[in-house]
Amino acid sequence: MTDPAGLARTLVEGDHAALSRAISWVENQSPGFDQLLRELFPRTGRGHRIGVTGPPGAGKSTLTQALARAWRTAGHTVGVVAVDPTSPVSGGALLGDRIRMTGVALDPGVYIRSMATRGALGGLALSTREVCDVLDAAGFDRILVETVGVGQAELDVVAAADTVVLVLTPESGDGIQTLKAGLMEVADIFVVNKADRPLADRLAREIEAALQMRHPETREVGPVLLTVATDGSGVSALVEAVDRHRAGLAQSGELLARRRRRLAEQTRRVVERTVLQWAGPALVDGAVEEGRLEVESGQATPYDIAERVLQRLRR
Ligand SMILES: Nc1nc2c(ncn2[C@@H]2O[C@H](COP(=O)(O)OP(=O)(O)O)[C@@H](O)[C@H]2O)c(=O)[nH]1
Ligand SMILES: [Mg+2]
Repeated sequence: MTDPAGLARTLVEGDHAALSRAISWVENQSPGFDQLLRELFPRTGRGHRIGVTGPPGAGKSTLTQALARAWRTAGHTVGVVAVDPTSPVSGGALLGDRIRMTGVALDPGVYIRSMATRGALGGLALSTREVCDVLDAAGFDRILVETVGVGQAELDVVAAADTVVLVLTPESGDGIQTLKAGLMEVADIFVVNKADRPLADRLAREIEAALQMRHPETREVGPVLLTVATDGSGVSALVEAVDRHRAGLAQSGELLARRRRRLAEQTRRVVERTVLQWAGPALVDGAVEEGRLEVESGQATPYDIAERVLQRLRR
């Protein structure tokens, strides 16, 4: 096993091989990963974390790549994490995306990583957050987290970002009526991508009308932005909106408030995971499996099974 403190030091010096190793360590939750995160944690909190979410095919990967390029051009370093909760294969997710993103992949100021940690102890959101913490500690100025779709697990993932960009497209359905509950609420910035396609303007106006209803007096959210990710139209306005959003949060004190809430949430999840880890997830799985028939047949209740686990732990 590598020494966590040593790896933490090399990583901070900007070594990409060390970075890859550190991320794998954290992603796979290999022994000592929490030690590494403990070393890195004091160095986190600088990077701007941006969640990019929206239905599959909306253009999130194309837009993420365009954003990465724009920030690079402006002299910032950019980390990208593509999250796929549906794929059971760790590290193998979104190969297509990775290949398409090679345009920026040769630049040492950009680091792109896909992850698929459906089985991660403590949940996908925590695991993703920890990978972002590694990138943050490594000094990346902008950290983009792209989801594949808009399931609950994915909304949970982007909810940890400072700024959430929701990408929609006129192709993905009959306007905003078809949007899942909770989707509008999670977003700070709304983008209608594929503005080169018909009805993009109409969708943007529909979203604006819906937002206006939600915030009748104060316009908490900016205007809906139109982009064509494939040719870069509207990307600089989006970059500006994202940067402005974070500056606004910092100025109002909301950035600190948000981060405090998220820190509390992270702490809770880490403690829960550590307790579960200590007890041994096998203990829980085993008890559930063992008690399944008893519960089905009415011989025992779920509470009896839980009590049995506690008794075993006390021994
Ligand atoms: N016409 C058009 N096609 C786009 C645009 N942005 C992305 N695409 C295409 O839409 C498809 C899905 O894009 P992708 O970025 O993979 O979407 P994701 O699933 O949301 O990550 C790809 O074939 C892109 O080339 C756009 O603004 N206009
Ligand atoms: Mg994608």
